[in-house]
Amino acid sequence: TYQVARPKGYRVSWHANPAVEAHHFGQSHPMKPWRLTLTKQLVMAYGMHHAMDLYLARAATYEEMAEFHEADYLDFLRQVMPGDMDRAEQSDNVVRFNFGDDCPIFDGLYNYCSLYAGGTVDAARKLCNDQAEIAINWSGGLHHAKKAEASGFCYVNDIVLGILQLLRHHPRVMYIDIDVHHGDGVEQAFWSTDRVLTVSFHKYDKDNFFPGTGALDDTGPTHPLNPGAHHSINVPLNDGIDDESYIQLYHDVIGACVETYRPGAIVLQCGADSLGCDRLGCFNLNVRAHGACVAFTKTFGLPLLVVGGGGYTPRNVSRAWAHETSILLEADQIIDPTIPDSVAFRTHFGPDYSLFPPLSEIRKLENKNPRSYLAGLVESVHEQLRYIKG
Ligand code: ZLM
Ligand code: CA
Ligand code: ZN
Repeated sequence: TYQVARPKGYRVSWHANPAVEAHHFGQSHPMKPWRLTLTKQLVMAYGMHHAMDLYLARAATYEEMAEFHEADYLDFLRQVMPGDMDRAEQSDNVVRFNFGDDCPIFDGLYNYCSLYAGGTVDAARKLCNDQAEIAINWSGGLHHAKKAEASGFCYVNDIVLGILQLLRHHPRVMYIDIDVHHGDGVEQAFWSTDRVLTVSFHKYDKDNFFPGTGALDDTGPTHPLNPGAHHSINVPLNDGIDDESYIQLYHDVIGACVETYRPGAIVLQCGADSLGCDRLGCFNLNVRAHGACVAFTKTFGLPLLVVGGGGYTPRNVSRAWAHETSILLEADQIIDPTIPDSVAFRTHFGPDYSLFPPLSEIRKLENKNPRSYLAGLVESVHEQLRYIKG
């Protein structure tokens, strides 16, 4: 059997509630909460649970969620039932709050939302109370939810709630988003404050890729009286970016941002739909490269809140998040890249049974991000950082 030792000199806390995993968005909906079960099975098979403080996430209260969300919206979320989608008296609200194919009304929806949000709020509080240096909630990271609107599989913005907790203790918080989609909900929530610097890397194609925001020049409203001007950094990418380019870009952008902004804490959204072969994504990243971003973020030694996000090929989502858990525990060099025999649902990891399967050559997309384009992005981020003081 496998057992990972606790890291020396810092504590990692793990926040999860298995009840989250039991929710279903519907038949062929790409979001599968079950990927969290697979992640946990891998983490346990490697014995990583021995090296962390494990907490059962409690449900966020209505009041906690109301720190960001409007009461009307939360009231609707609390009382809707499957079937309301087609009920005439609810149709105004269904439209107003953007429920539909992307954001369906399913059994236990409010319970699902309050549990994943509770995990992130708990994780943020652990960091604030000096009870952990790194706190993980893989069920969180739902970055598209707005104050009074569901969007892109997200209903409650747990990230915003977590950042609001961190802002009680830290003058400046940096948010980093490596999901293949733009972190629009978090950006928008903080775009009139200079106390949060948001940075999102994403595929950008205004008319053909969700949500269509996050252009390079989308840097926050530049009204002279808006302290949040310039505090949204966007790194728009094209199809097929590879490991080497992405890691280089991540180092260049994040290194410069941390140096300039000097945040007191970092929130990292690790959406795994930026991996190659994702059902919705279009990048060519391997599990190791995705993990390299987590490893680099950890080197700053700042309180770190790590959340999940997208990720639509469950076997790869769980590989990435298990590997990233091992990085946060400094155990990535110790664990065997061959998936342990003891893991539940082991057949999902065949035929290679490796944490780091090679990307299928057939499904690889051409890299449409020339070096010159990436160099321009970095240059532009440096220019934007001239407006920012830490
Ligand atoms: N249609 N079913 C990422 C959120 C991406 C908007 C186009 C809905 C889908 C997708 C839903 C079974 C995160 C859009 C899509 C069909 C308008 C998106 C239900 C397939 C299905 O088969 C599906 C009936 C569904 C949804 C595909 N939706 C693919 N891409 C995006 C939202 C969330 O990863 O960033 C964080 C968790 N929506 O492109 C449409 C424009 C709705
Ligand atoms: Ca992103
Ligand atoms: Zn995504």
